[in-house]
Amino acid sequence: MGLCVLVFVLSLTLVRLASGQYMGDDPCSVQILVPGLKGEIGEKGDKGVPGRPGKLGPSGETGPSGLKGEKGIMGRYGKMGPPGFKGLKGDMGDSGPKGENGDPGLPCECAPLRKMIGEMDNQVTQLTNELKFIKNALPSPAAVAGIKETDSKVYLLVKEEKRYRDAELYCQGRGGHLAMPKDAAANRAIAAYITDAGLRRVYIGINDLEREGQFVYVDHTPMTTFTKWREGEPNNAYEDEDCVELVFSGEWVDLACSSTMNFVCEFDKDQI
Ligand SMILES: [Ca+2]
Ligand SMILES: [Ca+2]
Repeated sequence: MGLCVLVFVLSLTLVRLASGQYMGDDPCSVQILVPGLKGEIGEKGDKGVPGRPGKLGPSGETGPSGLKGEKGIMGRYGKMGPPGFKGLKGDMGDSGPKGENGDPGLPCECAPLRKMIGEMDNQVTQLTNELKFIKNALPSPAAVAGIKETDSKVYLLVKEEKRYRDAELYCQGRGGHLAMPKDAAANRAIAAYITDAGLRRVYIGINDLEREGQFVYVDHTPMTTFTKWREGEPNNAYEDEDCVELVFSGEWVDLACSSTMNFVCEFDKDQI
């Protein structure tokens, strides 16, 4: 309440002062105030402190193109770029300098080498001929059981049952004859050959076709001292046994030439 009274009194006093028409304590006296003459110009005051900066003005229009400025300084290097494509192959370089001479070689032992080469040539020739023979002698691989050889002969077991003359013709057609065992070693080789093949008997190249009881080899050469007759053979049974078979034990038996059986051909290695 006290604050409200104070404000009211202050407000009344201000109204009186602002009107300019009431001065003094006497409310009944009227005093009119007239402005005086203009005074002389006073001395120039001191320079005021700088005012605050004004607001930023609008952007000006673009002026006419001027002369090109000078080139600036080079900027910093950028990051390394990706690798480029592989370039073309360059030209071949110049030849290098000639190397030093090597150490002298060992003296050539030509004579033994020539001899060795000559022996190899002979072996190649021999193998070539044997290969020709094998190709020629084995028209039907299923019909033969491989070959067997000794130092001087090549034996060929033919698993085809033929009569004696046809068997010999077969062997002659390939450059040989029916096998003619002329010693114990050859006879054992043929016996082992047929045993290994699972056979029990084969024709061999011995007969007494020309003269009964006078056995000769199929190439008409006379018999040697070697024979391997089974006990009781040859017996010329029925007076009709002029050909010879070799059984698995290696023994010989005379029998009829019209019998058909497997046979063994032989070939001279010298003629292959
Ligand atoms: Ca006989
Ligand atoms: Ca007999």
